[in-house]
Amino acid sequence: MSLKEKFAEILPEWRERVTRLLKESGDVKVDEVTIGQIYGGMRDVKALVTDISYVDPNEGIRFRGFTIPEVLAKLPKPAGAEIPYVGGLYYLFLIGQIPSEAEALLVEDEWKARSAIPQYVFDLLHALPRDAHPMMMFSAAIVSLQNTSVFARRYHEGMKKSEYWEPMLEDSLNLTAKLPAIAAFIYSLKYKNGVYTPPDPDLDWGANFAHMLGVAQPGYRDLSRLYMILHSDHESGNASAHATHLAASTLSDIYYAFSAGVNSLAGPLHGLANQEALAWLLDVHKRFNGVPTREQMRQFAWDTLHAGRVIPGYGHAVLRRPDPRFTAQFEFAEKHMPDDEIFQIAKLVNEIVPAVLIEQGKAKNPSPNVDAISGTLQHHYGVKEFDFYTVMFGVGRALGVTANAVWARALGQPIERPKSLTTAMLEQIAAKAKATP
Ligand code: CMX
Repeated sequence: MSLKEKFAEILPEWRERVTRLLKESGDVKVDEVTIGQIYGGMRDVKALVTDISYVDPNEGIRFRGFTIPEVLAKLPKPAGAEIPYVGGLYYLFLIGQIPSEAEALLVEDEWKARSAIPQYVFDLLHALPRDAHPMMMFSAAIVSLQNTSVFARRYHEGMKKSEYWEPMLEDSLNLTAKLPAIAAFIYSLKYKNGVYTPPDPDLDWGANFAHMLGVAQPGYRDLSRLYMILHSDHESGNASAHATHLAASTLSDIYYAFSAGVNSLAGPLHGLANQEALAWLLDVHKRFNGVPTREQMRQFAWDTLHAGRVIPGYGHAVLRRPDPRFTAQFEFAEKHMPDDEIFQIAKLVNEIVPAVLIEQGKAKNPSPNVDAISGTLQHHYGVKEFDFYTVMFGVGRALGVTANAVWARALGQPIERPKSLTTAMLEQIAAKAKATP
């Protein structure tokens, strides 16, 4: 059974569930919103729905109900590999079940068949200025593929609403198939004088990305798969996922929508924290000419805080425990690069910084997040160009947001349109609340 047939088989039950929920309980209240939340970036307002992932504050992310260790243990792996096929994760996202190896390969084969990139994308990237940021190049390459959108064509031909998901799935497979090669081409153009390694048809999606970056060290193919799996999805409310969803909710195709998501990932409060975390570790390394003592490390952390800066890679808006995405990468590093001095510093930071942040008493979560270590691993394998890290994040993030976009079309999610109020209105609401005992 093809991926599309499998999706079509499970869809009626989901449509029935959602229709019943809306019909029987559409008026049931889920949440209330405070003035603090309205001014505070809508933090924790429960107003989105996705079945692909859920972030529990104390446990971290679950993909389709499975924790990160479960996903890494249960998904099928290429022969001799430690880390599963990324195609298996995409199957899990779309279909909601752990795939067999044949089912994971179904996705991998779809990707291989759709991976060719039109020449004009390369021409466009060549035409951009030498100082173009890799994220701008990535976003431009994605949106330049818009003319290939099957959804846009079929919409103009007048397809039925119940069929919207089919071309959205086509577009999503086409786009995710091409992203590793687009990203690797940007890498070669920016940092390797345009020397580009073409994809190897015998490799899986994640390993091919490692191959196209030109990193030959054993272990990097596994790291590439791990990185993509860990960065794929984190509920729907994070900025890149939400920007993609918002843009797609207008029935924009996936090229317009994911380009919007990439643009939001490019901001320093979102996708850029990984490079800041690595820069901070390299600073420590430079300052102490290697791994510092515990006391030197503690003092360095306090100096950062006293300078009014945050400790990058620590804290989280939702999580209240160490991020399991950090733990998975930490364990990978312990196994593959225990002697790397930057990793040793990252390890020391993990032992010292949480106590410093607790002593400072501000951060609600003093624990490491995914960004505390991801750059350290890339740095170890020779991918040292910081500006490129967010592009890699984007390749991974595409998996979650495109799977969500297919489901949003399948379940007929409407255009987003929350309501705004004026400051005067909020002042009136506040005054009324004060006056009411
Ligand atoms: N170092 C120093 N202070 C920190 C801190 C850190 N790592 N994390 C939080 N704080 C401070 C906040 O700046 C805030 O201070 P003010 O009250 O002076 O504004 C206070 O603690 C309370 O913040 P919070 O409610 O715990 O955290 P937020 O939800 O506001 O912010 C985050 C979350 C991630 C932006 C913040 O923890 C931070 O800046 N961390 C460092 C940067 C980082 O690692 N970002 C990557 C996040 C990963 C991801 O988004 O997936």
